[in-house]
Amino acid sequence: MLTIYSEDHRKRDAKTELLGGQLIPPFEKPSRMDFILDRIHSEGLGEVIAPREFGMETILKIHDHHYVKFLQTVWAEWAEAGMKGEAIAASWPARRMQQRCPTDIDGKLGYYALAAETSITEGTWDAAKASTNVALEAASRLTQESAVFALCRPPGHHAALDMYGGYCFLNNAALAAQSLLDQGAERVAILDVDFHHGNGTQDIFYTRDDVLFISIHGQPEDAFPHFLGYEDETGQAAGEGYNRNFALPPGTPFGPWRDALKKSLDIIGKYGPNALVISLGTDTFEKDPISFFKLTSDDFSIYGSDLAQANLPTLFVMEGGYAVEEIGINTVNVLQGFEHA
Ligand code: Q9C
Ligand code: ZN
Repeated sequence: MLTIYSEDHRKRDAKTELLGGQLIPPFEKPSRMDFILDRIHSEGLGEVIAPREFGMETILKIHDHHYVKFLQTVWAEWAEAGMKGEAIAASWPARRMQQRCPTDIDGKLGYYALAAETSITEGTWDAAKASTNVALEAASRLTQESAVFALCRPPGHHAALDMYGGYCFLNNAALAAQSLLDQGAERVAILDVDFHHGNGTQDIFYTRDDVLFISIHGQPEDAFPHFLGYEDETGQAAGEGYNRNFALPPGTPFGPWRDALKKSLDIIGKYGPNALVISLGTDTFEKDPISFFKLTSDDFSIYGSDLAQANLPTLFVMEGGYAVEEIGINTVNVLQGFEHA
């Protein structure tokens, strides 16, 4: 399988993540990519190539232009204001407050952040932009290739129309789906198998019927992003019926997880898309440090081959996965399971 990858992800190397009242070294770190690349090479998965530079066109179809401008300028404004640490939101437009974007940098951070764990740093925009290039290059190759792996970092599925958080800034999977539509696909399905609900992708396509979004994730009562991902969220307006959530409880092992996957593939089959985008987070792993599903490394191979049953051009977009020692094995197991099905 062809892999698309950019070294520019290294420009995002935050020193802080807010967890448990402490600023800790982030789970979402550059070395995640090294473990995956090492495994791609040692297993001979296939060629790894760098993306071209895609401009802003597709990004501005998916994200609000004020939000994009914020991402491009936030670090300069933060530094200009003389702040000493990395940029972290600290106040929000909560219930019964105004949803208006302030001009002050603390106000802007709260307006555009959906969570506080994700610190913004100097190279964050450049890395997020490069990550979208990876997704868009992969999408452009899906006509010649039957499957492509977009090795994106930073991840994207928590990034909404105009919000960042959960380690995500620009929604790579949504951008890839939009690109496939722009290339002529009539319908695209996105299946999000990251442990966390793909709130950003759901948000972006919630009123649309040209993209079916399905997510299998830790139930919001217990898991980040906490405020979206319930099973009764099924879409709105033209999008009614084109959003599906499978919200599973703490401790879920592969059996019930795979049942949700089979139901998802059934729904995708009925939808009849021209292409399938997989938001591939391997944080469903039993040893993931921030998640609560119990998949083993072998389970990733099995569900990789299940995904091939959809018999569709398939674009894998890297999302989460924080058990770094095993992230390469688990991720490549999915891709090899798919190829050898
Ligand atoms: N107690 C992705 O996997 N914090 N993002 C979780 C756990 C945020 C995950 C706190 C997790 C974000 C792309
Ligand atoms: Zn995740």
